[in-house]
Amino acid sequence: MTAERAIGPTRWVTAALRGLLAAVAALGVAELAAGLLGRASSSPLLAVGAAFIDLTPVWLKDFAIRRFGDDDKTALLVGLGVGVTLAALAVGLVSRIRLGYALAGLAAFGAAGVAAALTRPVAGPADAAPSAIGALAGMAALVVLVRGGAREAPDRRALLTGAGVVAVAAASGTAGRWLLRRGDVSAVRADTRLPRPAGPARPVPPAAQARAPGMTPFRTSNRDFYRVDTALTLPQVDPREWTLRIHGMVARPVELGFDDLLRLALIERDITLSCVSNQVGGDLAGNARWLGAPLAPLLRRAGITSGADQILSRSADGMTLSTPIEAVLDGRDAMVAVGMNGEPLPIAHGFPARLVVPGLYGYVSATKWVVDLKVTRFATDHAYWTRRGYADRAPVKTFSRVDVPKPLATVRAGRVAVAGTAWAQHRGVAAVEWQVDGGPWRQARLAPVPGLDTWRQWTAEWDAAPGSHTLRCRATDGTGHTQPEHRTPPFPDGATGWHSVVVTVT
Ligand SMILES: Nc1nc2c(c(=O)[nH]1)N[C@H]1C(S)=C(S)[C@@H](COP(=O)(O)O)O[C@H]1N2
Ligand SMILES: [Mo]
Repeated sequence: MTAERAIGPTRWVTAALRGLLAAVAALGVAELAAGLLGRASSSPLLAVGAAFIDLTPVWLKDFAIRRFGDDDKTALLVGLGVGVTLAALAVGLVSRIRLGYALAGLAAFGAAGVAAALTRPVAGPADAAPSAIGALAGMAALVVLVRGGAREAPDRRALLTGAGVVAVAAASGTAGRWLLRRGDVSAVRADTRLPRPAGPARPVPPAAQARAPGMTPFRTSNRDFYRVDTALTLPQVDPREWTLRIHGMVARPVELGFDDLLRLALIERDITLSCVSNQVGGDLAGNARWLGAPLAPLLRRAGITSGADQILSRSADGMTLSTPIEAVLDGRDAMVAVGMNGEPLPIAHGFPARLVVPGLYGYVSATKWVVDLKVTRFATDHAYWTRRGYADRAPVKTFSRVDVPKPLATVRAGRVAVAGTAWAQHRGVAAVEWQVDGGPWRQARLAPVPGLDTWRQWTAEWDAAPGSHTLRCRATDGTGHTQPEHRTPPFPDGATGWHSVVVTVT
Protein backbone atom coordinates (compact mmCIF):
# COMPACT_ATOMS: atom_id res chain seq x y z
CA MET A 1 0.00 0.00 0.00
CA THR A 2 1.39 3.39 -0.93
CA ALA A 3 1.59 6.33 1.45
CA GLU A 4 -1.02 8.14 -0.66
CA ARG A 5 -3.62 5.44 -0.11
CA ALA A 6 -2.97 5.25 3.65
CA ILE A 7 -3.90 8.91 4.11
CA GLY A 8 -7.62 8.24 3.50
CA PRO A 9 -8.30 5.96 6.50
CA THR A 10 -5.98 8.05 8.69
CA ARG A 11 -8.05 11.09 7.95
CA TRP A 12 -11.22 9.32 9.00
CA VAL A 13 -9.61 8.15 12.23
CA THR A 14 -8.44 11.71 12.92
CA ALA A 15 -11.94 12.99 12.21
CA ALA A 16 -13.51 10.44 14.58
CA LEU A 17 -11.04 11.42 17.31
CA ARG A 18 -12.01 15.06 16.84
CA GLY A 19 -15.55 14.11 17.70
CA LEU A 20 -14.36 12.32 20.80
CA LEU A 21 -12.32 15.32 21.93
CA ALA A 22 -15.25 17.66 21.32
CA ALA A 23 -17.43 15.41 23.50
CA VAL A 24 -14.80 15.32 26.24
CA ALA A 25 -14.62 19.12 26.14
CA ALA A 26 -18.42 19.35 26.29
CA LEU A 27 -18.65 17.03 29.29
CA GLY A 28 -15.73 18.64 31.11
CA VAL A 29 -17.14 22.14 30.78
CA ALA A 30 -20.63 20.89 31.67
CA GLU A 31 -19.18 19.34 34.83
CA LEU A 32 -17.69 22.68 35.78
CA ALA A 33 -21.06 24.37 35.23
CA ALA A 34 -22.78 21.69 37.35
CA GLY A 35 -20.13 22.21 40.03
CA LEU A 36 -20.63 25.97 40.07
CA LEU A 37 -24.36 25.32 40.35
CA GLY A 38 -23.72 22.82 43.12
CA ARG A 39 -26.03 20.23 41.56
CA ALA A 40 -24.57 16.94 40.40
CA SER A 41 -27.95 15.87 39.02
CA SER A 42 -27.74 18.65 36.42
CA SER A 43 -24.56 17.29 34.83
CA PRO A 44 -25.55 15.90 31.40
CA LEU A 45 -24.69 12.19 31.77
CA LEU A 46 -26.26 11.98 35.22
CA ALA A 47 -29.35 13.86 34.09
CA VAL A 48 -29.77 11.63 31.03
CA GLY A 49 -29.09 8.54 33.16
CA ALA A 50 -31.71 9.62 35.70
CA ALA A 51 -34.23 10.32 32.94
CA PHE A 52 -33.43 6.91 31.50
CA ILE A 53 -34.16 5.29 34.88
CA ASP A 54 -37.53 7.03 35.04
CA LEU A 55 -38.43 5.99 31.49
CA THR A 56 -37.27 2.40 31.99
CA PRO A 57 -40.17 -0.02 31.66
CA VAL A 58 -40.84 -2.24 34.65
CA TRP A 59 -39.59 -5.43 32.96
CA LEU A 60 -36.28 -3.84 32.07
CA LYS A 61 -35.87 -2.49 35.61
CA ASP A 62 -36.52 -5.97 37.01
CA PHE A 63 -34.03 -7.39 34.56
CA ALA A 64 -31.40 -4.81 35.54
CA ILE A 65 -31.87 -5.46 39.25
CA ARG A 66 -31.76 -9.22 38.66
CA ARG A 67 -28.75 -9.09 36.38
CA PHE A 68 -26.69 -6.34 38.05
CA GLY A 69 -28.19 -6.11 41.55
CA ASP A 70 -26.59 -3.29 43.51
CA ASP A 71 -24.42 -2.53 40.48
CA ASP A 72 -27.40 -1.63 38.30
CA LYS A 73 -26.40 2.04 38.32
CA THR A 74 -22.81 1.32 37.41
CA ALA A 75 -24.08 -0.81 34.52
CA LEU A 76 -26.28 2.07 33.38
CA LEU A 77 -23.42 4.56 33.51
CA VAL A 78 -21.08 2.21 31.65
CA GLY A 79 -23.75 1.71 29.00
CA LEU A 80 -24.25 5.47 28.72
CA GLY A 81 -20.48 5.98 28.46
CA VAL A 82 -20.25 3.51 25.60
CA GLY A 83 -23.22 5.13 23.86
CA VAL A 84 -21.77 8.62 24.20
CA THR A 85 -18.38 7.46 22.93
CA LEU A 86 -19.91 5.91 19.82
CA ALA A 87 -22.06 8.99 19.21
CA ALA A 88 -19.03 11.24 19.62
CA LEU A 89 -17.00 9.20 17.12
CA ALA A 90 -19.92 9.43 14.70
CA VAL A 91 -20.11 13.21 15.16
CA GLY A 92 -16.40 13.37 14.39
CA LEU A 93 -16.80 11.37 11.18
CA VAL A 94 -19.68 13.59 10.11
CA SER A 95 -17.52 16.67 10.72
CA ARG A 96 -15.35 15.52 7.85
CA ILE A 97 -18.29 15.48 5.51
CA ARG A 98 -19.94 18.64 6.71
CA LEU A 99 -19.02 20.59 9.83
CA GLY A 100 -22.52 22.09 10.09
CA TYR A 101 -24.13 18.64 10.45
CA ALA A 102 -21.67 17.67 13.17
CA LEU A 103 -22.36 20.90 15.05
CA ALA A 104 -26.09 20.23 14.75
CA GLY A 105 -25.46 16.76 16.17
CA LEU A 106 -23.68 18.21 19.21
CA ALA A 107 -26.50 20.72 19.66
CA ALA A 108 -29.01 17.87 19.57
CA PHE A 109 -27.13 16.00 22.32
CA GLY A 110 -27.02 19.21 24.32
CA ALA A 111 -30.77 19.59 23.88
CA ALA A 112 -31.29 16.01 25.12
CA GLY A 113 -29.22 16.85 28.21
CA VAL A 114 -31.22 20.03 28.79
CA ALA A 115 -34.51 18.17 28.44
CA ALA A 116 -33.36 15.44 30.82
CA ALA A 117 -32.14 17.94 33.42
CA LEU A 118 -35.31 20.01 33.29
CA THR A 119 -37.60 17.01 33.72
CA ARG A 120 -35.94 15.82 36.97
CA PRO A 121 -38.52 16.05 39.75
CA VAL A 122 -36.74 18.77 41.74
CA ALA A 123 -35.20 20.68 38.79
CA GLY A 124 -35.16 24.44 38.37
CA PRO A 125 -34.45 26.40 35.16
CA ALA A 126 -30.76 26.72 36.10
CA ASP A 127 -30.38 22.95 35.70
CA ALA A 128 -30.51 23.49 31.94
CA ALA A 129 -27.23 25.41 32.03
CA PRO A 130 -24.61 22.63 32.26
CA SER A 131 -25.86 20.74 29.19
CA ALA A 132 -26.37 23.95 27.21
CA ILE A 133 -22.97 25.42 28.08
CA GLY A 134 -21.33 22.03 27.59
CA ALA A 135 -22.83 21.69 24.11
CA LEU A 136 -21.58 25.15 23.17
CA ALA A 137 -18.12 24.28 24.47
CA GLY A 138 -18.16 21.03 22.48
CA MET A 139 -19.19 22.89 19.33
CA ALA A 140 -16.44 25.47 19.85
CA ALA A 141 -13.91 22.70 20.41
CA LEU A 142 -14.98 20.95 17.22
CA VAL A 143 -14.62 24.13 15.18
CA VAL A 144 -11.17 24.78 16.65
CA LEU A 145 -10.12 21.18 16.00
CA VAL A 146 -11.34 21.24 12.41
CA ARG A 147 -9.55 24.53 11.75
CA GLY A 148 -6.47 23.47 13.69
CA GLY A 149 -6.17 20.33 11.65
CA ALA A 150 -7.13 21.99 8.35
CA ARG A 151 -4.56 20.03 6.40
CA GLU A 152 -6.02 16.93 7.99
CA ALA A 153 -2.74 15.18 8.50
CA PRO A 154 -2.05 14.73 12.21
CA ASP A 155 0.75 17.32 12.23
CA ARG A 156 2.24 19.31 15.11
CA ARG A 157 -0.35 22.03 15.02
CA ALA A 158 -3.25 19.61 15.06
CA LEU A 159 -1.71 17.72 17.96
CA LEU A 160 -1.23 20.94 19.92
CA THR A 161 -4.83 21.96 19.33
CA GLY A 162 -5.99 18.54 20.45
CA ALA A 163 -3.83 18.72 23.57
CA GLY A 164 -5.24 22.16 24.34
CA VAL A 165 -8.81 20.88 24.13
CA VAL A 166 -7.98 17.92 26.37
CA ALA A 167 -6.32 20.25 28.90
CA VAL A 168 -9.34 22.54 29.06
CA ALA A 169 -11.67 19.54 29.39
CA ALA A 170 -9.58 17.93 32.13
CA ALA A 171 -9.15 21.16 34.10
CA SER A 172 -12.82 22.09 34.01
CA GLY A 173 -13.93 18.52 34.67
CA THR A 174 -11.65 18.24 37.68
CA ALA A 175 -12.71 21.63 39.02
CA GLY A 176 -16.36 20.67 38.56
CA ARG A 177 -15.92 17.37 40.42
CA TRP A 178 -14.12 19.20 43.22
CA LEU A 179 -16.91 21.75 43.54
CA LEU A 180 -19.50 18.98 43.62
CA ARG A 181 -17.64 17.14 46.36
CA ARG A 182 -18.03 20.18 48.61
CA GLY A 183 -21.70 19.25 48.88
CA ASP A 184 -20.81 15.81 50.26
CA VAL A 185 -22.28 15.29 53.72
CA SER A 186 -20.01 12.40 54.81
CA ALA A 187 -18.17 14.64 57.28
CA VAL A 188 -21.42 16.00 58.72
CA ARG A 189 -22.67 12.46 59.05
CA ALA A 190 -19.50 11.40 60.86
CA ASP A 191 -20.09 14.22 63.37
CA THR A 192 -23.75 13.37 63.92
CA ARG A 193 -24.46 12.07 67.42
CA LEU A 194 -27.66 10.14 68.00
CA PRO A 195 -29.36 9.88 71.39
CA ARG A 196 -29.99 6.58 73.14
CA PRO A 197 -33.42 5.15 72.54
CA ALA A 198 -36.15 5.80 75.11
CA GLY A 199 -37.58 2.48 73.96
CA PRO A 200 -34.68 0.05 73.46
CA ALA A 201 -34.94 -3.01 71.26
CA ARG A 202 -35.61 -6.41 72.74
CA PRO A 203 -32.34 -8.32 72.92
CA VAL A 204 -31.72 -10.62 69.98
CA PRO A 205 -31.42 -14.20 71.27
CA PRO A 206 -27.91 -15.47 70.46
CA ALA A 207 -29.45 -18.55 68.84
CA ALA A 208 -31.18 -16.28 66.28
CA GLN A 209 -27.99 -16.85 64.32
CA ALA A 210 -28.03 -20.37 62.89
CA ARG A 211 -24.68 -22.10 63.27
CA ALA A 212 -24.39 -23.68 59.83
CA PRO A 213 -21.10 -22.69 58.13
CA GLY A 214 -21.59 -20.06 55.43
CA MET A 215 -24.98 -19.09 56.84
CA THR A 216 -26.40 -15.58 56.24
CA PRO A 217 -25.76 -13.25 59.22
CA PHE A 218 -28.92 -12.61 61.25
CA ARG A 219 -28.08 -8.93 61.33
CA THR A 220 -26.98 -7.41 58.04
CA SER A 221 -24.11 -4.96 58.34
CA ASN A 222 -24.64 -1.52 56.85
CA ARG A 223 -21.95 -2.25 54.30
CA ASP A 224 -23.64 -5.46 53.12
CA PHE A 225 -27.19 -4.12 53.21
CA TYR A 226 -28.85 -4.30 49.80
CA ARG A 227 -29.54 -1.00 48.10
CA VAL A 228 -32.41 -0.29 45.72
CA ASP A 229 -33.37 3.20 44.63
CA THR A 230 -33.73 5.46 41.63
CA ALA A 231 -30.99 7.85 42.78
CA LEU A 232 -28.15 7.94 40.28
CA THR A 233 -26.43 10.56 42.42
CA LEU A 234 -26.88 10.14 46.15
CA PRO A 235 -28.85 13.02 47.66
CA GLN A 236 -26.58 14.97 50.01
CA VAL A 237 -28.91 16.20 52.72
CA ASP A 238 -27.42 18.26 55.53
CA PRO A 239 -29.27 17.53 58.79
CA ARG A 240 -28.82 21.18 59.82
CA GLU A 241 -30.97 22.16 56.87
CA TRP A 242 -33.26 19.16 56.93
CA THR A 243 -36.91 19.50 57.79
CA LEU A 244 -39.81 17.09 57.70
CA ARG A 245 -43.14 18.58 56.77
CA ILE A 246 -46.40 16.80 57.54
CA HIS A 247 -49.30 18.38 55.69
CA GLY A 248 -52.25 17.67 53.41
CA MET A 249 -55.40 16.24 54.99
CA VAL A 250 -54.43 17.26 58.51
CA ALA A 251 -55.82 19.69 61.07
CA ARG A 252 -52.42 21.20 61.98
CA PRO A 253 -49.49 20.89 59.60
CA VAL A 254 -46.29 19.95 61.44
CA GLU A 255 -42.73 20.87 60.58
CA LEU A 256 -39.77 19.35 62.38
CA GLY A 257 -36.03 19.93 62.21
CA PHE A 258 -33.49 17.20 62.81
CA ASP A 259 -32.88 18.30 66.41
CA ASP A 260 -36.64 18.36 67.04
CA LEU A 261 -36.79 14.81 65.78
CA LEU A 262 -33.93 13.67 68.02
CA ARG A 263 -35.67 15.20 71.07
CA LEU A 264 -38.64 12.85 70.62
CA ALA A 265 -38.81 9.55 72.50
CA LEU A 266 -36.92 7.38 70.02
CA ILE A 267 -37.36 3.64 69.70
CA GLU A 268 -34.90 1.06 68.47
CA ARG A 269 -36.17 -2.04 66.67
CA ASP A 270 -34.87 -4.99 64.67
CA ILE A 271 -36.73 -4.91 61.38
CA THR A 272 -36.17 -6.77 58.12
CA LEU A 273 -36.57 -4.70 54.98
CA SER A 274 -37.26 -6.37 51.66
CA CYS A 275 -37.74 -5.29 48.09
CA VAL A 276 -40.72 -6.12 45.88
CA SER A 277 -38.24 -6.86 43.08
CA ASN A 278 -36.75 -9.75 45.04
CA GLN A 279 -37.02 -12.97 43.08
CA VAL A 280 -37.61 -16.43 44.52
CA GLY A 281 -34.32 -17.23 46.24
CA GLY A 282 -33.17 -13.62 45.92
CA ASP A 283 -31.20 -11.51 48.35
CA LEU A 284 -32.84 -8.07 48.11
CA ALA A 285 -33.56 -8.12 51.82
CA GLY A 286 -31.65 -7.15 54.92
CA ASN A 287 -32.17 -7.07 58.65
CA ALA A 288 -30.98 -4.08 60.66
CA ARG A 289 -31.50 -2.41 64.02
CA TRP A 290 -33.23 0.88 63.30
CA LEU A 291 -33.39 3.88 65.63
CA GLY A 292 -36.15 6.36 64.97
CA ALA A 293 -39.13 8.41 66.04
CA PRO A 294 -42.45 6.55 65.99
CA LEU A 295 -44.47 7.84 63.05
CA ALA A 296 -48.01 7.34 64.38
CA PRO A 297 -47.76 9.97 67.18
CA LEU A 298 -46.38 12.50 64.67
CA LEU A 299 -49.39 11.93 62.41
CA ARG A 300 -51.74 12.17 65.36
CA ARG A 301 -50.10 15.44 66.36
CA ALA A 302 -50.94 16.74 62.91
CA GLY A 303 -54.49 15.39 63.21
CA ILE A 304 -55.50 13.26 60.23
CA THR A 305 -58.72 14.32 58.52
CA SER A 306 -61.25 11.54 57.99
CA GLY A 307 -61.20 10.01 54.52
CA ALA A 308 -57.40 10.09 54.22
CA ASP A 309 -55.96 6.66 53.41
CA GLN A 310 -52.47 7.35 52.09
CA ILE A 311 -49.21 8.92 53.22
CA LEU A 312 -47.45 10.22 50.13
CA SER A 313 -43.84 10.64 51.18
CA ARG A 314 -41.27 12.56 49.20
CA SER A 315 -37.51 12.42 49.31
CA ALA A 316 -35.02 15.25 48.86
CA ASP A 317 -34.50 14.15 45.25
CA GLY A 318 -38.20 14.24 44.45
CA MET A 319 -38.88 10.49 44.62
CA THR A 320 -42.36 9.66 45.89
CA LEU A 321 -43.62 6.59 47.75
CA SER A 322 -47.14 5.87 48.97
CA THR A 323 -47.96 4.08 52.21
CA PRO A 324 -51.40 2.98 53.40
CA ILE A 325 -52.25 4.98 56.53
CA GLU A 326 -53.91 2.00 58.19
CA ALA A 327 -50.57 0.17 58.28
CA VAL A 328 -48.84 3.13 59.92
CA LEU A 329 -51.54 3.52 62.58
CA ASP A 330 -52.27 -0.12 63.45
CA GLY A 331 -49.71 -0.25 66.24
CA ARG A 332 -46.70 -1.56 64.34
CA ASP A 333 -43.34 0.17 64.78
CA ALA A 334 -43.53 2.52 61.79
CA MET A 335 -40.83 5.14 62.27
CA VAL A 336 -38.88 8.02 60.90
CA ALA A 337 -35.51 6.31 61.26
CA VAL A 338 -32.26 8.16 61.85
CA GLY A 339 -30.00 5.30 62.95
CA MET A 340 -29.06 1.96 61.42
CA ASN A 341 -27.11 -0.64 63.40
CA GLY A 342 -25.89 1.93 65.93
CA GLU A 343 -24.78 4.60 63.43
CA PRO A 344 -26.44 7.48 61.66
CA LEU A 345 -28.05 6.16 58.48
CA PRO A 346 -25.46 5.66 55.75
CA ILE A 347 -25.94 8.21 52.96
CA ALA A 348 -26.95 5.43 50.56
CA HIS A 349 -29.60 4.31 53.05
CA GLY A 350 -31.25 7.69 53.54
CA PHE A 351 -29.15 9.98 55.76
CA PRO A 352 -30.33 11.89 57.68
CA ALA A 353 -33.80 10.32 57.88
CA ARG A 354 -35.92 7.66 56.22
CA LEU A 355 -39.15 5.83 56.83
CA VAL A 356 -39.28 2.23 58.00
CA VAL A 357 -42.61 0.41 58.24
CA PRO A 358 -42.41 -3.27 59.20
CA GLY A 359 -44.32 -5.66 56.97
CA LEU A 360 -44.50 -3.61 53.76
CA TYR A 361 -42.23 -3.83 50.74
CA GLY A 362 -39.71 -1.00 50.54
CA TYR A 363 -41.39 0.76 47.63
CA VAL A 364 -44.51 1.43 49.73
CA SER A 365 -42.82 2.26 52.99
CA ALA A 366 -39.10 2.86 53.23
CA THR A 367 -38.59 6.39 51.83
CA LYS A 368 -34.94 7.40 52.10
CA TRP A 369 -33.86 11.06 52.42
CA VAL A 370 -37.47 11.73 53.42
CA VAL A 371 -38.45 15.41 53.71
CA ASP A 372 -42.19 15.55 53.19
CA LEU A 373 -45.25 13.55 54.24
CA LYS A 374 -48.51 14.45 52.57
CA VAL A 375 -51.63 12.94 54.08
CA THR A 376 -53.89 12.21 51.14
CA ARG A 377 -56.00 9.58 49.37
CA PHE A 378 -55.12 6.81 46.95
CA ALA A 379 -57.88 8.20 44.74
CA THR A 380 -56.11 11.54 44.32
CA ASP A 381 -52.36 10.98 44.58
CA HIS A 382 -50.02 8.43 43.04
CA ALA A 383 -46.41 7.67 43.78
CA TYR A 384 -43.53 6.78 41.48
CA TRP A 385 -44.04 3.00 41.40
CA THR A 386 -47.80 2.88 41.84
CA ARG A 387 -48.11 5.18 38.83
CA ARG A 388 -46.17 2.49 36.96
CA GLY A 389 -48.69 -0.20 37.87
CA TYR A 390 -47.26 -1.57 41.11
CA ALA A 391 -49.85 -2.29 43.80
CA ASP A 392 -51.02 0.41 46.25
CA ARG A 393 -51.10 -2.11 49.06
CA ALA A 394 -48.12 -4.39 49.17
CA PRO A 395 -47.58 -6.35 52.38
CA VAL A 396 -44.43 -8.46 52.17
CA LYS A 397 -45.22 -11.96 50.89
CA THR A 398 -44.19 -14.96 52.94
CA PHE A 399 -40.81 -16.01 51.70
CA SER A 400 -38.21 -18.67 52.42
CA ARG A 401 -34.85 -19.50 51.00
CA VAL A 402 -32.27 -22.28 51.22
CA ASP A 403 -29.02 -20.47 52.05
CA VAL A 404 -26.75 -23.49 52.68
CA PRO A 405 -25.68 -25.58 50.92
CA LYS A 406 -25.22 -22.99 48.17
CA PRO A 407 -26.74 -23.65 44.74
CA LEU A 408 -24.68 -26.17 42.74
CA ALA A 409 -22.43 -26.89 45.74
CA THR A 410 -20.70 -30.25 46.10
CA VAL A 411 -21.00 -31.79 49.55
CA ARG A 412 -19.79 -35.01 51.15
CA ALA A 413 -22.28 -37.82 51.68
CA GLY A 414 -23.51 -38.24 55.24
CA ARG A 415 -24.74 -35.57 57.61
CA VAL A 416 -25.14 -32.25 55.81
CA ALA A 417 -26.29 -29.04 57.47
CA VAL A 418 -29.16 -27.41 55.61
CA ALA A 419 -30.17 -23.90 56.64
CA GLY A 420 -31.99 -20.92 55.33
CA THR A 421 -33.83 -17.69 55.95
CA ALA A 422 -37.56 -17.07 55.93
CA TRP A 423 -39.58 -13.90 56.39
CA ALA A 424 -43.15 -12.70 56.70
CA GLN A 425 -42.60 -9.37 58.45
CA HIS A 426 -45.20 -8.39 61.01
CA ARG A 427 -47.01 -11.72 60.67
CA GLY A 428 -44.02 -13.77 61.74
CA VAL A 429 -42.73 -17.10 60.46
CA ALA A 430 -44.56 -19.94 62.20
CA ALA A 431 -43.04 -22.91 60.35
CA VAL A 432 -40.59 -23.83 57.62
CA GLU A 433 -40.70 -27.18 55.87
CA TRP A 434 -38.08 -28.67 53.61
CA GLN A 435 -37.93 -31.62 51.25
CA VAL A 436 -35.43 -33.55 49.14
CA ASP A 437 -36.17 -34.45 45.51
CA GLY A 438 -39.88 -33.79 45.86
CA GLY A 439 -40.16 -36.26 48.77
CA PRO A 440 -42.16 -35.74 51.96
CA TRP A 441 -42.09 -32.33 53.64
CA ARG A 442 -40.25 -32.26 56.95
CA GLN A 443 -40.33 -29.61 59.65
CA ALA A 444 -37.19 -27.50 59.91
CA ARG A 445 -35.96 -26.26 63.28
CA LEU A 446 -36.77 -22.56 63.71
CA ALA A 447 -34.27 -20.24 65.34
CA PRO A 448 -35.64 -17.85 67.98
CA VAL A 449 -36.37 -14.24 66.94
CA PRO A 450 -36.79 -10.98 68.88
CA GLY A 451 -40.22 -10.31 67.34
CA LEU A 452 -42.52 -10.61 64.35
CA ASP A 453 -40.74 -8.02 62.25
CA THR A 454 -37.45 -9.76 61.49
CA TRP A 455 -36.60 -12.62 59.29
CA ARG A 456 -36.14 -16.03 60.91
CA GLN A 457 -33.44 -18.59 60.26
CA TRP A 458 -34.14 -22.29 60.00
CA THR A 459 -31.93 -25.37 60.11
CA ALA A 460 -32.18 -29.06 59.35
CA GLU A 461 -29.91 -32.06 59.13
CA TRP A 462 -29.85 -34.05 55.96
CA ASP A 463 -28.59 -37.58 55.65
CA ALA A 464 -27.28 -37.09 52.14
CA ALA A 465 -26.74 -40.00 49.75
CA PRO A 466 -24.44 -39.66 46.72
CA GLY A 467 -25.96 -38.20 43.56
CA SER A 468 -27.57 -34.99 42.42
CA HIS A 469 -30.34 -33.74 44.68
CA THR A 470 -32.83 -30.90 44.85
CA LEU A 471 -33.51 -29.24 48.20
CA ARG A 472 -36.66 -27.18 48.49
CA CYS A 473 -38.33 -25.18 51.26
CA ARG A 474 -41.57 -23.39 52.04
CA ALA A 475 -42.67 -21.24 54.96
CA THR A 476 -45.95 -20.74 56.80
CA ASP A 477 -46.59 -17.36 58.37
CA GLY A 478 -48.24 -16.43 61.66
CA THR A 479 -51.68 -16.27 60.04
CA GLY A 480 -51.39 -19.91 58.89
CA HIS A 481 -50.74 -19.04 55.26
CA THR A 482 -48.23 -21.30 53.48
CA GLN A 483 -46.14 -20.08 50.55
CA PRO A 484 -47.72 -21.28 47.29
CA GLU A 485 -45.71 -23.39 44.86
CA HIS A 486 -46.91 -21.34 41.90
CA ARG A 487 -44.27 -18.92 40.67
CA THR A 488 -45.27 -15.36 39.88
CA PRO A 489 -42.95 -12.51 38.91
CA PRO A 490 -42.28 -9.53 41.24
CA PHE A 491 -44.63 -7.22 39.31
CA PRO A 492 -47.10 -5.95 40.58
CA ASP A 493 -46.93 -6.92 44.26
CA GLY A 494 -44.09 -9.37 44.90
CA ALA A 495 -42.91 -12.77 43.65
CA THR A 496 -44.25 -16.11 44.87
CA GLY A 497 -42.99 -19.67 44.54
CA TRP A 498 -40.83 -22.23 46.31
CA HIS A 499 -37.08 -21.88 46.29
CA SER A 500 -34.98 -24.89 45.38
CA VAL A 501 -31.28 -25.58 45.26
CA VAL A 502 -29.56 -28.35 43.34
CA VAL A 503 -26.51 -29.90 45.00
CA THR A 504 -24.13 -32.73 44.21
CA VAL A 505 -23.37 -35.25 46.93
CA THR A 506 -20.17 -37.29 46.54
N1 LIG B 1 -35.88 8.15 48.14
C1 LIG B 1 -36.04 6.86 47.83
N2 LIG B 1 -36.38 5.99 48.79
C2 LIG B 1 -36.55 4.69 48.51
C3 LIG B 1 -36.38 4.21 47.19
C4 LIG B 1 -36.02 5.14 46.19
O1 LIG B 1 -35.87 4.81 45.01
N3 LIG B 1 -35.85 6.46 46.55
N4 LIG B 1 -36.54 2.88 46.93
C5 LIG B 1 -37.36 2.11 47.85
C6 LIG B 1 -37.23 0.68 47.64
S1 LIG B 1 -37.90 0.07 46.22
C7 LIG B 1 -36.66 -0.14 48.57
S2 LIG B 1 -36.73 -1.81 48.39
C8 LIG B 1 -35.97 0.40 49.75
C9 LIG B 1 -34.56 -0.10 49.82
O2 LIG B 1 -33.90 0.49 50.90
P1 LIG B 1 -32.33 0.28 51.02
O3 LIG B 1 -31.71 0.76 49.75
O4 LIG B 1 -31.91 1.05 52.22
O5 LIG B 1 -32.12 -1.20 51.21
O6 LIG B 1 -35.92 1.81 49.73
C10 LIG B 1 -37.10 2.45 49.30
N5 LIG B 1 -36.91 3.85 49.50
MO1 LIG C 1 -37.85 -2.15 46.34
